[in-house]
Amino acid sequence: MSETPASADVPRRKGEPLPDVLRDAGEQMGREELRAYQLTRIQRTLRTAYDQVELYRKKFDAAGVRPEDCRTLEDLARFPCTTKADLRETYPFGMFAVPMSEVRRIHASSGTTGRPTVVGYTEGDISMWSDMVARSIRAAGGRPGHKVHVAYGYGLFTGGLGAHYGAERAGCTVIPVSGGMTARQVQLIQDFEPEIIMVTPSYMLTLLDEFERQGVDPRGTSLRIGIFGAEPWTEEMRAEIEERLDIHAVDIYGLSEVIGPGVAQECVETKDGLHIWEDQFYPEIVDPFTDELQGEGQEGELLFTSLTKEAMPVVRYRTRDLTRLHPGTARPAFRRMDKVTRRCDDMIILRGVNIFPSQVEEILLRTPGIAPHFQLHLGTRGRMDHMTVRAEARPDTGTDRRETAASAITKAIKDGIGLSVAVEIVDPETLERSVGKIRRIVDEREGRG
Ligand code: DLL
Repeated sequence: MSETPASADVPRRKGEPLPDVLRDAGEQMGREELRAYQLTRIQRTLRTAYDQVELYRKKFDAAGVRPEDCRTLEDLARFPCTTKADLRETYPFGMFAVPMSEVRRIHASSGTTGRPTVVGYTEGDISMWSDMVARSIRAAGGRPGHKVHVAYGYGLFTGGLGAHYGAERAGCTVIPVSGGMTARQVQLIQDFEPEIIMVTPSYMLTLLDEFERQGVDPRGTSLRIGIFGAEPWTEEMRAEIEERLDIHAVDIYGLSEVIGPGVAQECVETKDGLHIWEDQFYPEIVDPFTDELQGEGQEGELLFTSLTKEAMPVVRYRTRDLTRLHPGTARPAFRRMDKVTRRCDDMIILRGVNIFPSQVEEILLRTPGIAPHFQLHLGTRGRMDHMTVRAEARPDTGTDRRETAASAITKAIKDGIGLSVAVEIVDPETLERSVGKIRRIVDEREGRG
């Protein structure tokens, strides 16, 4: 990949001048050139999907559309969307568009219910994915020669291997730690002196607590950049991590069905939303209820159509993530998306009041002694729905402070959201995690879950 020259200085800590960010040729396309490229690639994706994948053929036929009906980018909206249910229906390999002999790797996401979602990659797909994660690392300020501590889980989850291959492609030195063994992670960061850490934001907070437990000042480590994703995190959480670790904290977004991490990345220069790598993934926003296309700046559900993916092309895949699209800034051709803090299926309606987990997270972050690791339990008592917020205490929070915190949270939820809820403070690291993520909503109301 050809790159523009850039000064070789090492990215600095927060508050000091920002590094120059390296850009590859794809990132420098003009908007019109990009749109023309997208159209030819989407036409090819539709053709392959229709010819090679029975489910797409049936869905296109049922909707009365053929690949050749896509003559402009706007025509894509005439094609049916693809959902997680489609992937489950064709479990395990029914969405693959190439013979198994060309599939080099399988990943799967467990989800919270039912069968896992299985995805496959050809050699070309793995290479494209590596390019996208490498580009994301560079946008975050990373450059060849940096050491990258990867604490995303390795395995069927796309986080670990996705970050790993991308960091290698970016010319970095990878430290493939995976998740868990918190005390050892802290030791390795001190011994190996990485400049970059890639991890879920909630596990970063756990690592920070461990630094403090060991009496080590996290602001004194070699770390300069944190690339956090795989779960929603708020601006409050960014502020906390940047402050406690004295690094730049940027957001990486992705999902297994589209590729894994590296679908969109926030740039350290601007921190103004995530740049969608539109030369690989074409985004649309629709109203989650009516499926109507939404314009720039309007909130809705994010869909993606892949442009070059071979093993498992996706057509208008419904992410269930809510966001908005905006015009490009630091990379003019690529539209940006807002940080994802809510999903369509995350919205709880409790006794008529709408509430998103991110609203609870913001309150927890403002509450002394409490970590933003929490779960919302919904149940039915008599004929009334009720909710219990279970939140983890920070390691040094004693019984008295827990009680004070629980009352403060109850009051903040009542005042801010208008709901009476129960709050339980539990011990650190007691809420169950899967690949570093906590399932936010446990709905045991009658007829749900
Ligand atoms: O979480 C891929 C990934 C790994 C992304 C490492 C970033 C870093 P899945 O397990 O398939 O894939 O989960 C995808 O996680 O639809 C979002 O709801 C959520 N998600 C991922 N990144 C972010 C983010 C990986 N930066 C689902 N902000 C997605 C908010 C995110 N939510």
